[in-house]
Amino acid sequence: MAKQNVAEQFVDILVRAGVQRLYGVVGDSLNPVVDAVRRTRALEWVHVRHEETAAFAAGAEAQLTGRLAACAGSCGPGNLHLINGLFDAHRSMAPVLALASHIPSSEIGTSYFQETHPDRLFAECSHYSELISSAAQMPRVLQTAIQHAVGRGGVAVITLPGDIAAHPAPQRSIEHALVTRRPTVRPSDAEIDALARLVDGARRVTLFCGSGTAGAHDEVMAFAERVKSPVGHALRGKEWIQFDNRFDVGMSGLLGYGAAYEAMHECDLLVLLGTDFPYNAFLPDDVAIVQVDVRPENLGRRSKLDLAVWGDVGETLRCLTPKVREKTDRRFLDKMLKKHADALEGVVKAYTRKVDRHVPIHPEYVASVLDEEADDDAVFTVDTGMCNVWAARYLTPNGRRRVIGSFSHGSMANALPQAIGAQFLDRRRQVVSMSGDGGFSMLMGDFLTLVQYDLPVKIVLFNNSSLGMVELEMMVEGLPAYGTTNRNPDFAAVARAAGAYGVRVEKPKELRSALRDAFKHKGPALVDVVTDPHALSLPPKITGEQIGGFALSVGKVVLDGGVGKMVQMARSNLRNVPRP
Ligand SMILES: Cc1ncc(C[n+]2csc(CCOP(=O)(O)OP(=O)(O)O)c2C)c(N)n1
Ligand SMILES: [Mg+2]
Repeated sequence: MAKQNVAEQFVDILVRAGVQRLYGVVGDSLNPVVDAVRRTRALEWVHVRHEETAAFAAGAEAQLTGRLAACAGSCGPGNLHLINGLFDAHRSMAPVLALASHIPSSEIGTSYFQETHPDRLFAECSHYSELISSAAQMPRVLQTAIQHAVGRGGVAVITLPGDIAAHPAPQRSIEHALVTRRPTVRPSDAEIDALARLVDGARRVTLFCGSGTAGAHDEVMAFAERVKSPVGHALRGKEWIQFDNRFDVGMSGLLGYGAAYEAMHECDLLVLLGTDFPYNAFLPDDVAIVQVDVRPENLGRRSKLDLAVWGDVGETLRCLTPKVREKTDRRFLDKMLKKHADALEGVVKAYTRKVDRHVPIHPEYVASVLDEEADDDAVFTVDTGMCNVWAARYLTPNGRRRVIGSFSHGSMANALPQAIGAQFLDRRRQVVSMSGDGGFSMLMGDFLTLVQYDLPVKIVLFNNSSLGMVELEMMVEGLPAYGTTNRNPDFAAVARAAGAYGVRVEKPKELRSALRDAFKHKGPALVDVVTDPHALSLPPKITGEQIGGFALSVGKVVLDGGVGKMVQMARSNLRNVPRP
């Protein structure tokens, strides 16, 4: 075999690590790598219009598969554009390898054209960020980077000067089989025993679940059944835990609803499962708290802990459940299920008034019709902003649908690029981008990527001509809205001009058929729904002073919105609860 250069070796190792495509924008220093990709069948180059899209798309792939995904940017500005998407991937614990190609190695440190220091710049959004300054560092440094990304869950960045990429590669004497999957982490027997004692000693136990409960639905339900505990969730836990859940008391946090907050405050033992839920204000400080997390650094950083358990949620519960005494008293559980159902009934009544006739269209109506029309295994990507609220409330999880957003980093414009990554993984799966007009227009250039690759992504645009979430925040703070208005084009016309399917919806009765037609369309489609910018108003009973704390007040404002199908489930969970 002819001797490889560093770029070819790089590509080869990515392929061995299971990477299927490299998202990016080409550029001088990246040419050796892009050329090596061109000559490889096993890796596809995906040409996007903005490198931020590349990073978000790779992050979405990694979140959907749990496997390594990759992106690349050329030297200086090219890779600098990756940074926001990489922060998002890193904070979502998505294993992503980013290639930051670099200026010629001889010029580093001379303020050369396009010079930045990517190895420093990306340090904060990665587990590993290294400059390859000599071909002899290959393949070790790349393998190490991959293992950081996969093993620790997050981003690793390789900074590679273009000239070194073109160098002959060293012998692959220390090449090794790569780690591509994470292990199961089991807590020690002593910790399991201590946890069992705490559970046995508590009368009212509440479980609160985050994204760390992925794949552990059965274990959580079995444990809840044994100790008769209400089960609440954080936003990132919803898709894993809310469906088929007879113990459901809803969601806590800024967008929360139902009785999760009460269940967490009225128990005497709160068990946090796989959640790094960031809002201390929603956590109690006068009940015993246990946290189970696979990342030890997450333990105890939001609340005091009576016991910290380092382990996978599923594995921990498999060990724990047989060791705890079965509780027979359901009174606390039943009381919370009742509170939950009552809380949801109240808001549903407030919301359902004439919403199917309201013009401009109520965004909650859009979300609830979308929920009904979308496939049972659809992937939804959700823009930061009010779409987060609508998705949290109206998308009905079922264990097969997936919902991806920028839930930890909170960046705008995530939905379209994440949809690109999701659709590349599987062109036959329905991928729906719930986009805000602000978010969509921020990375609108990559709408063209859908057309370029004929990706059948469906964009449902919640077009309220405003930066609505911020307008709401201003209102809550008693400020007049300022700098929040978007003067928008007819986005459906823009979509058609770009070569996609586009339809504008201004009346509620046109909505369902517009969504159906878009979903039936074989290629990319955009449904521009003109929505009411004043969908939420401040309930009169709430003032800033009363609530104390901006975060909580937004939560309460939003709390007065609708809750979709969750009310049906809450009602059915009540079937066995004796009525007072
Ligand atoms: C990159 C970025 N810039 C600014 C913000 C602050 N921000 C959060 S939501 C939002 C408004 C989003 O507007 P839009 O996409 O139209 O959604 P809407 O809330 O109107 O539904 C802004 C400006 C952010 N989170 N991320
Ligand atoms: Mg908007």
